[in-house]
Amino acid sequence: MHVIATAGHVDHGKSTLVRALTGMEPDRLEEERRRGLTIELGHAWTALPSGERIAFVDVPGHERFLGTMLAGVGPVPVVMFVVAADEGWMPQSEEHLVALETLGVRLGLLVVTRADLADPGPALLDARARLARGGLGQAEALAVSGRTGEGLAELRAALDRLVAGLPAPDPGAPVRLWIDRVFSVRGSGTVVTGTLPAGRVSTGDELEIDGEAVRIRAMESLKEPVDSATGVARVALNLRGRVAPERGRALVTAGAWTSTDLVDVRIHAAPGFDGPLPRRLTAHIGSAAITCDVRPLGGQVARLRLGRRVPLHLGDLLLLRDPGGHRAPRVLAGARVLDPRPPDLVRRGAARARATQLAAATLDAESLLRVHRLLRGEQLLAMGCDLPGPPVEGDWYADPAHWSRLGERLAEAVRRHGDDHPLERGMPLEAARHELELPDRRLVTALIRPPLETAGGRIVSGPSGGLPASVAGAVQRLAAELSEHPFLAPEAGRLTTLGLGSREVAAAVRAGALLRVADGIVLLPGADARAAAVLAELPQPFTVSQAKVALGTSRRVAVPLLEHLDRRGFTERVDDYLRICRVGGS
Ligand SMILES: Nc1nc2c(ncn2[C@@H]2O[C@H](COP(=O)(O)OP(=O)(O)O)[C@@H](O)[C@H]2O)c(=O)[nH]1
Ligand SMILES: [Mg+2]
Repeated sequence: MHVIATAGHVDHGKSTLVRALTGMEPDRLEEERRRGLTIELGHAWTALPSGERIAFVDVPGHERFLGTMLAGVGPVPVVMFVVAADEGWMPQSEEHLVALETLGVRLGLLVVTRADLADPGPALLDARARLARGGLGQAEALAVSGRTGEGLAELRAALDRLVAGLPAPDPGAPVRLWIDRVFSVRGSGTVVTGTLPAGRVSTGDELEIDGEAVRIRAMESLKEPVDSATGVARVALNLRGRVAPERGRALVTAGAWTSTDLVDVRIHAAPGFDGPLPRRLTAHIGSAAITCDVRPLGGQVARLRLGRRVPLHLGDLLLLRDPGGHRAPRVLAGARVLDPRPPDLVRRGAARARATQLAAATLDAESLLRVHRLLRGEQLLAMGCDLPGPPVEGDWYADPAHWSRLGERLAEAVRRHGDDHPLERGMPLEAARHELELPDRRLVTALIRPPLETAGGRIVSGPSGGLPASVAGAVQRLAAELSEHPFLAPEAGRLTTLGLGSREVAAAVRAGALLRVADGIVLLPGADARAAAVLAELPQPFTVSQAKVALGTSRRVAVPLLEHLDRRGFTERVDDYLRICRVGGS
């Protein structure tokens, strides 16, 4: 199926043409028929000669209903532009064309109708020249009469050529269905209709409206019950959920869109408008019309504060319109979304810097990361980006330049922390996370590179455990002394002389540079295992005295050392005097 919107001045024959092509009545309201005037969006469909089905969204041409016209065209990028042969180009012809150009619509047909009332030649020539000004220059142009049926066969053939050239939307794309109509059906509740541009909806699917879950109970496409539909399609969905849907809201795939009321955009003025933008505007996207405040940041870049949240992707295009009065031009500009979750601008000069940054934005994940530096994969997907290469950690993606700067800053922070806290062993991970202002401690871990390493929730520098040089030197002097008698632990006074007061000893023990056997008794790491190996050579069981002699130490050391060995499972008491070595003690 294909969906085409009408466009053109009021009374130029849009609805008549849709009626003639489809045999259906697009003006459904009693008031519309009485006044001969389209007020609401109309829907009608037919099969083309090729068999392709085509649905029209018939829009009002009256200047009062520009908002409705935009709601009709918003989700549909293909248009049938109607101009009356007897009236030619008129103000709403111009306004609709400006809107279509601003929305970037490039596909469609030009139909000069009411050809039975006047020679269509001049109107056709003039309209074609005006369409050529913008993106619709390639549109085929025809003359028809909705009244006599003249030219309708050619129009059907032209519609076939048009739809044959339309791009095929991705059925796997995330769903964003802008609601253009809501009504209730007795017994089944709320039904919403809209144009599904891409992706698939099926009965039973759960979607979201403004973050609230809704389920599709049943659905129709072109008045026929279906189990599922893929874009492009007109769909009517019977919903179950707690929200009351309304026009301008969107049904979306959960997690696939960024729900936002603040966006940074690139402004491009609509044809014919060159003044500064008013501060307060109406932003149109899909079927939504939202008040918004514009804050120029510099150059073409501006920040929009929207009156409510809408689901957006990077690269989405909003149409900005003057909400007041009837003075033309009312369609003022297009606004391309450069960042759907922009950072706060707090520092002086931040706006300018931001504008410079965004002027070079390329609408992809790499470009967003240059600005945000770190983003979760789920955030990137919700902004409509492909994920760039592997994450730096978990679901985190980083700008490569920022990531390597962070690595350098971490090394620097650990070094400084060591200087400021000489007796602490390394820098706590949490302190590093804080210092680098990272949102997740796992990112700190991911940044650690040799000679940095983690030990017990801290970042230490290399195998020496990040001991301050003075303590490391004292430990080295002690090691030299113990080389001769590895189990003869020095007395407290000797330790102090070596530069190992109780705080330094504690630091060295934490760093694994010393082994604490008992209070005031330290040996080198691994001395306990070596002692056990010596004791294993003794006749079993053995006494404290035998151990003392074999280990070449004093009773002051031997007693607590043996108790330490008992605790570690190297040795075991047999009775009050005797021990044995345990085979394969820990
Ligand atoms: N003679 C003639 N009248 C037409 C033709 N198309 C539309 N009209 C009349 O023009 C008026 C406006 O038509 P309508 O389709 O409502 O215009 P819309 O506002 O563009 O939808 C109606 O009175 C139609 O009967 C046509 O091809 N020939
Ligand atoms: Mg009409």
